[in-house]
Amino acid sequence: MGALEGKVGIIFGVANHRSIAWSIAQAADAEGAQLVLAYVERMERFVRDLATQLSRPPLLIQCDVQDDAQIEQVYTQIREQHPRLDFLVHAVAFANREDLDGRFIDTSRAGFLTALDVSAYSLTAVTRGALPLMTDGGSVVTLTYLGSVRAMPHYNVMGVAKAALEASVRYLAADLGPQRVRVNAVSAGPIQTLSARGIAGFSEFLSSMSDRSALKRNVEVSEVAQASLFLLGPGASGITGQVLYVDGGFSMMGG
Ligand code: NAD
Ligand code: IMJ
Repeated sequence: MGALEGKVGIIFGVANHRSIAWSIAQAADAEGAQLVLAYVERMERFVRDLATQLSRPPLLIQCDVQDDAQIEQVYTQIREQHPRLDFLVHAVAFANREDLDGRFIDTSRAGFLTALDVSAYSLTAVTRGALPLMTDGGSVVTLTYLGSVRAMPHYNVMGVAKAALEASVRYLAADLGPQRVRVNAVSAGPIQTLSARGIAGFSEFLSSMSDRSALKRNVEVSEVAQASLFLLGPGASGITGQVLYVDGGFSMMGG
């Protein structure tokens, strides 16, 4: 029997076949979970196509996490098909392009608010919506990056957003613990997804990371998915409010 047999979960953030969210969806599907995929309108074509690869047809729902009405609509639709929700994956991030290319000091107020809204506040918003459906406890996992605690080149305002996201994980975990809802983050090493493409010098960055990591390689998206699955599943029943690094041992290395 799979670790998520009979469980229902929602995954935010599938854009295409490279998405970390898609790798988590495939792994959760393989463990027996029934899935709901929430995606942005622009990616509908890719998501519909990917959905056919899952062993149980997922419920597909459009959702821009900046829009409270769309978030509410997600849970209205889930309630029509499922009596309960057991887990939630948040794999959503966005900052304006110019805020990742330029100097951090030039971040505009609007750019700062956009990055924090989409990449950090949305975790609280989507978790709040899911809570009434998590009647038998639940597990929430979000994706973060080392740029939250170190000043990484180009990551800029996204680093500030990830710091807020990780703090949100701790406050949500404290808040929801009494309801047996756990909240954790996976801090993934760099992976070539849509969100990493076009970042100046990303390929060089990838190879310098692997040289300096303990394992001397970059992580595979499937490794991030397996760690996420662990946090979602019964094996992590005693873990909440944590950030689990899946980075090939990059962040812990000294000189
Ligand atoms: P991705 O581009 O496949 O996923 C990002 C997702 O965010 C996309 O599906 C996109 O549609 C969604 N999104 C953006 N704005 C949205 C909005 N307003 N409403 C709803 N969804 C919105 O890239 P990914 O690398 O799989 O990113 C997933 C998560 O993993 C992100 O939180 C990212 O910060 C994190 N992460 C990525 C890496 C990496 O190197 N790729 C490393 C560590 C953490
Ligand atoms: C993103 C930007 C700069 C440096 C980066 C990244 N490094 C890594 C990423 C070193 C690993 C990928 N990452 C961890 C992200 O969270 C990406 C978020 C992101 C990416 C884009 C690109 C396209 C765009 N807006 C974005 N917003 C957020 O227009």
